[in-house]
Amino acid sequence: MAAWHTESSLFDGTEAVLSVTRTPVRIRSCWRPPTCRPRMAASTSRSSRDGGARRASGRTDKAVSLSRRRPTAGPEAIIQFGNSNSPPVADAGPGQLVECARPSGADVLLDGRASSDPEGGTLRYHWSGPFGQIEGAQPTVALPLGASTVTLVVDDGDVVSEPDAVQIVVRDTRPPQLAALAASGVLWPPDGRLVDVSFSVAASDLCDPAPQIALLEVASSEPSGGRPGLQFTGAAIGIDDRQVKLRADRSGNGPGRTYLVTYGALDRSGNLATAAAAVLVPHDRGR
Ligand SMILES: [Ca+2]
Ligand SMILES: [Ca+2]
Repeated sequence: MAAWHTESSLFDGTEAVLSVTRTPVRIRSCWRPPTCRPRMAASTSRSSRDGGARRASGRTDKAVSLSRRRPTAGPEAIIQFGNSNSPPVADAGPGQLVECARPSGADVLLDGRASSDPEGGTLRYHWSGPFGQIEGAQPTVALPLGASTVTLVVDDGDVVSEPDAVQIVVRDTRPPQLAALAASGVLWPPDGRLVDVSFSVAASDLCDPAPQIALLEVASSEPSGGRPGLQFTGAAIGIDDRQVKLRADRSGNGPGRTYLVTYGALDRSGNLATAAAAVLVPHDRGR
């Protein structure tokens, strides 16, 4: 039903005139439809054409001024005056990509300040999402790793808006911190025996409380050869193996041999960090 923004106190009588029209339009107030059924169409379209009030979706967005002047000519319009409060419009803000800050996710600032009310009413903001419910134009909420849908409705104290939803993604793009260290950093004497070397490996990640650790590679700075047998053994590549046998040997005419034992730490978002622990077999005792 059409509703016009106006001052209903003017309608204590039976007639008034829309002053925004060049052709006066006589109107009668009608408070209780359908006993007093409006006849809007002809007169309002004429009003628009004559340069004034517009009707949009059953209501005007421009105030119509009225006078008590008796009409002299023009069509008659009967306008219903009722509750002219239009619902506010919720705007939950743009989508967001937020970096994960802790295993439970991240704090995210929501922003509903783009919400509006046609009458300029004071808005109240009601958010809902994985965090539950919270009030306020710009609340900070905790969201988990991954995509979350957050919904905002606003009210002007009388009418509630349609909901508006926004998707917020908390992502983890940072690799873990990783450190690897050999318990025995130097093998001496270079007598060709296989020495059990253990490694301490420490991994931490802002978002993943337990990154996966794995032995990725054991490499020697010298080519195989020299003494018979492998330079190292007992290395289970691809699992969390912290015990490797390294041969205490080096080339007689080289600078010494360095083993690099490389570990990886993988967080649950697929970010990989690597760290290598060095074990040296010096050429001679002086090195
Ligand atoms: Ca309103
Ligand atoms: Ca991470």
